[in-house]
Amino acid sequence: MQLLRLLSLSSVASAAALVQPRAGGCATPEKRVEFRSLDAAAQKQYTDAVMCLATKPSGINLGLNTTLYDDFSYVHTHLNQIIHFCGQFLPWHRYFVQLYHAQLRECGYTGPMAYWDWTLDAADPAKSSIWTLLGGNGNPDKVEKTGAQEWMCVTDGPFRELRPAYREKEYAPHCLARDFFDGKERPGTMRGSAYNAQEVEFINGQKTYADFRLYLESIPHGSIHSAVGGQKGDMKPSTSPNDPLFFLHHTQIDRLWYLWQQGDAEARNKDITDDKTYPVDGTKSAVEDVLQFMGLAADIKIADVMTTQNDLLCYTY
Ligand SMILES: *[C@@H]1O[C@H](CO)[C@@H](O)[C@H](O)[C@H]1NC(C)=O
Ligand SMILES: [Cu+2]
Repeated sequence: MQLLRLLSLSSVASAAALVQPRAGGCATPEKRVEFRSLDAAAQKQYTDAVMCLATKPSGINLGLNTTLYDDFSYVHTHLNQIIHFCGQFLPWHRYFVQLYHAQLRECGYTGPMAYWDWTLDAADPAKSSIWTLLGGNGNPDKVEKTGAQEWMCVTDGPFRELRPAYREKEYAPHCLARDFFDGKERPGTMRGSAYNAQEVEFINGQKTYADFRLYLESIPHGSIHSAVGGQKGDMKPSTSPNDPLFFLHHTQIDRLWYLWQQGDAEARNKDITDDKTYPVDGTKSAVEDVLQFMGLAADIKIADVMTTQNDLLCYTY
């Protein structure tokens, strides 16, 4: 018992070490880039590293019979109720992306974390050049089922062999699936007006953290999940980290928070004033609140990720 405890504590420490805390602060921050501005070799190194995650065992603290790739979905889906529609949405996902990038590095990716700036594609998202790099829509002729869920399999691009293990809390191995959908038509507009440049400008103009977070989470963030996931894709259920696109999407969400924070850094690098729970129970988020990671890494405090240039994180956009 004591030994197990020690083992699990020391491996939490080593998972956190992957994030490379820098005791001397952050002298040379990494600059994160749009995925399409990486050169072809770096894009391939990135997608190869994603595939590599699916060849590694689950982290020792989780000890699942599935892969390191699946650990991210597992943790996200088990924490779903506490990390969405409340103050910790942005800081929790900020660190989640950082942990993922640390694992990509262990799998040979040497570049900066990358984002998908979907404002560039909002006029006709189904035709985005991102799909030629990351595989496109699911193939209607290749549908799998787990329980009542149908999956429209991605059959092109670097991730066509991926087999995510979970659907929400069920063990349900299936193909990586996408289902471009705007709520009425396939693919239709893919809800592009919810994540174009004007929408982002409107959200960036919000004065309080609570308003900024709520609009960002509900409108562009949610619309991308719905538009790519549809009814038969991975981006819709709470196991959305099943789709590698999740992390490029959430890096863009993190970038928009970063840019909003730059608009009044002194106040906004400290401000997490928002509801602490969903449904709302009247309690408010505070920077001392603990963010849980279920052993994917050691838990941290919101205060640890309120800026992107500190001992734990070290990047800008
Ligand atoms: C892995 O564990 C799940 C329960 O989470 C179980 O349903 C499944 O059969 C196990 N798979 C293997 C290959 O052992
Ligand atoms: Cu999430």
